[in-house]
Amino acid sequence: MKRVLITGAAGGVGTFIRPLMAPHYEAIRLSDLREPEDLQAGEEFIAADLSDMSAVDAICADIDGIVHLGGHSVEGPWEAIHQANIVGCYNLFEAARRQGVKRVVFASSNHAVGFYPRSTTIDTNVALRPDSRYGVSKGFGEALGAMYAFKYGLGVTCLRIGNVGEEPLDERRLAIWISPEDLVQLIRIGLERPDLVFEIMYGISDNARSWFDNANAERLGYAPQGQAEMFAAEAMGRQADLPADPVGDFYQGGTFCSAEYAAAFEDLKRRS
Ligand code: 15L
Repeated sequence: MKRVLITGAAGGVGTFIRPLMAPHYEAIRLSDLREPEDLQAGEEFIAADLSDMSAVDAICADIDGIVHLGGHSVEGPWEAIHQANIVGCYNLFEAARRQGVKRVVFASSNHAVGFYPRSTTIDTNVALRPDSRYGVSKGFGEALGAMYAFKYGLGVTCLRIGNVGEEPLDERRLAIWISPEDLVQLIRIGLERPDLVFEIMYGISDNARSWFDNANAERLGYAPQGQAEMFAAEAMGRQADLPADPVGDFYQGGTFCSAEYAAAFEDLKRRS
């Protein structure tokens, strides 16, 4: 694994992982709509709109492995999600196949399964319960990844990422936080582990309050170093300033669940 492409490289997650990826690969190609301001030696930038197939073909040429972070990274109108995360994700996997790329690590999200109650521990075999159009697009990307793995022999890893940052921001993030270092550890498993066909892992650190069973990641060699609990006092302090959100506080996906919510919550809560 020598030449790696990072899509969505100018975004928050891309900015965290770039310096941590650099020591491990000969060449890193970055792509996004806009160029990151601080391009480093060993990094090349090619602009691409993911909804433009020929542009996506061009960024995938001569690449061994892809970290696909690109797309719309929160809930949004259907047209935006559709172009960036449905059409764009299809273009990415299809271009990877055409260009002979060996591995794709797809940035899925906890929001693909956000409508599980926080009281439930879920593993990577649960049925999807997307909490948003964004979450649906992540489920679509996982399905697409499975098809390209089993039909075309691409090695595909889907990371259901929680929240990447220096520290967890609030109570929900105490369960789903991941340090940039731990995220790069997972990405490297996806890019480098021999004999990998199709895997799903949760992108979380070693969090005492986690509601994800990440046994599949551990089986593949993941040994997270970050511990959200070390930041618990600060995170709970910030939580105290947030408004109460009965639906969002009940489900794992938080505000992604409560936004636009129009169901009979008390009834569904009893049956969740
Ligand atoms: C995500 O999937 C988003 O990309 C990120 O911006 C956060 O909202 C994160 O989930 C989260 O759940 O905190």
